[in-house]
Amino acid sequence: MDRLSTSTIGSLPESVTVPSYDRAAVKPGVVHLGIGAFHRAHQAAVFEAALESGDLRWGITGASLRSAGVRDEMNPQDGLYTLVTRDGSGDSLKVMGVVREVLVAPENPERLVERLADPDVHIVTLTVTEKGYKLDPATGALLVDDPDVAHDCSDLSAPKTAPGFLVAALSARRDLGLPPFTAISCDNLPHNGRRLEQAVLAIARAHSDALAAWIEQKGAFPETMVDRIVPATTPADIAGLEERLGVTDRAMVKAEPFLQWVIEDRFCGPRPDFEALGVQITASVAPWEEAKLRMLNGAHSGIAYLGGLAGIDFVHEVVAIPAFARFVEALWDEAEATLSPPPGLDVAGYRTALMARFANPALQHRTRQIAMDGSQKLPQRLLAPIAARRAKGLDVDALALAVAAWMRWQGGRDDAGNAHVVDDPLAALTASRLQGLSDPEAQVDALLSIDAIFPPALAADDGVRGALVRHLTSLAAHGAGATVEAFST
Ligand code: CS2
Repeated sequence: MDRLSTSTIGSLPESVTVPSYDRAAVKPGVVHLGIGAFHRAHQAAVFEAALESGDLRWGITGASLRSAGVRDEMNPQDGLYTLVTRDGSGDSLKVMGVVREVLVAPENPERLVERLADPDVHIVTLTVTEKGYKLDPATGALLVDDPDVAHDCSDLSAPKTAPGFLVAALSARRDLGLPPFTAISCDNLPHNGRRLEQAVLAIARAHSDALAAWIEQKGAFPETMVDRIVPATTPADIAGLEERLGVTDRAMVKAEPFLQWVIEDRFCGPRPDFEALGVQITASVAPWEEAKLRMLNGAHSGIAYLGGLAGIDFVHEVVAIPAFARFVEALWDEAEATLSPPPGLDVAGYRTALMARFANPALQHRTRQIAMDGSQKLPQRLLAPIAARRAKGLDVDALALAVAAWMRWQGGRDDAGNAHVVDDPLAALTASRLQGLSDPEAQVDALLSIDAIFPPALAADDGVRGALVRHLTSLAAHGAGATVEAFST
């Protein structure tokens, strides 16, 4: 079967939308670090719409910071890929032309720095996942002892980290007399712009105070909130699309119809007319980000660990069980009390819409996918609302059940005894703390003592500890299904 490419795009069925602009005339205005499925379904869809509107400055140079997988899928397709949106009532198929080229950073770091230093580049977006920023999850401080960070702090000729690449490129731009680009973190980190800026400035300072001052004064690192559910593509998705297209698309991505992007109004150079493209530009992203992290992502993590322990594969299957849906509502009741919702966010409507998004049966979003990297996700999703409630003298129950489920997940077995891999940069640490412990109380204490995850004040809070011990004891004795059933009745 032929691949999707410039030479086969003309043969696609008429129901498939294809680029209407002249791809050859597109400029490389955006470099994206971490070109996975989320970027291709989210920010790329917005830049694609900019091209469709006639503003051809916003073609994307994508880079993978680790493996060659995406490059090997996309370059043979001339960067073309299909965005499949699914809502249960049918699919819509759109071929995207916005990605011009994909680089693999470790193969040729100099080339990526060169691209970033191109005068046509005005925006750099990043989806490198929480762990890609090389920050302590609890405090947000740069992990200076990490070997890759240490490398970038001493030598920038071939950077290894995302912030290191930005520093190398900003330094090159300064030497060339070019302005900096606007660097937009699109990961689910709290204050993602500020955290990225701090990581960049820390590495820059290791090389030159003048460079760091230039970046601080002239650069821009807006905060963002990004939202779209984008499950990993499966071989069955690719085979199904092949039947529809008549060609093979190994770079396809699937997503829900919903897309939200809120960006702080802080740019140091040109940008597309984001407002016209449906992006919210605002003075303050924090309330949006907090609502999304604590409501959507917090519930997602609870669903992932409790559902995963109960042996349930997909998010829509978890929320179809009434007791689990009641647990999600209870978690939202607790989290909602910690929010200062932005004007324009109707929290009741938001909750109803979120539940409908989780229930979308066509997405096939795996609980395992969300369970990854829990150590990096817990602080902003579950521990921050827990701390906020405790500061107000409120108790925690559903939020603590979600954290207890994460604790049990670290043991590497679900309730039926089936083994799973704990896919997490701190997996070796959690495993070593749990080694030889079978008593839930001892397990809770062992994990609470990891200060990269749990702030000391929270770990020392008897109310929190008591709820965790109670829930972990029940999960160990009765399993997640029975625990959630008992919790919600
Ligand atoms: C999910 C997110 O995998 C996860 O941790 O919670 O990827 C989630 O689907 C997105 O943030 C939705 O915008």
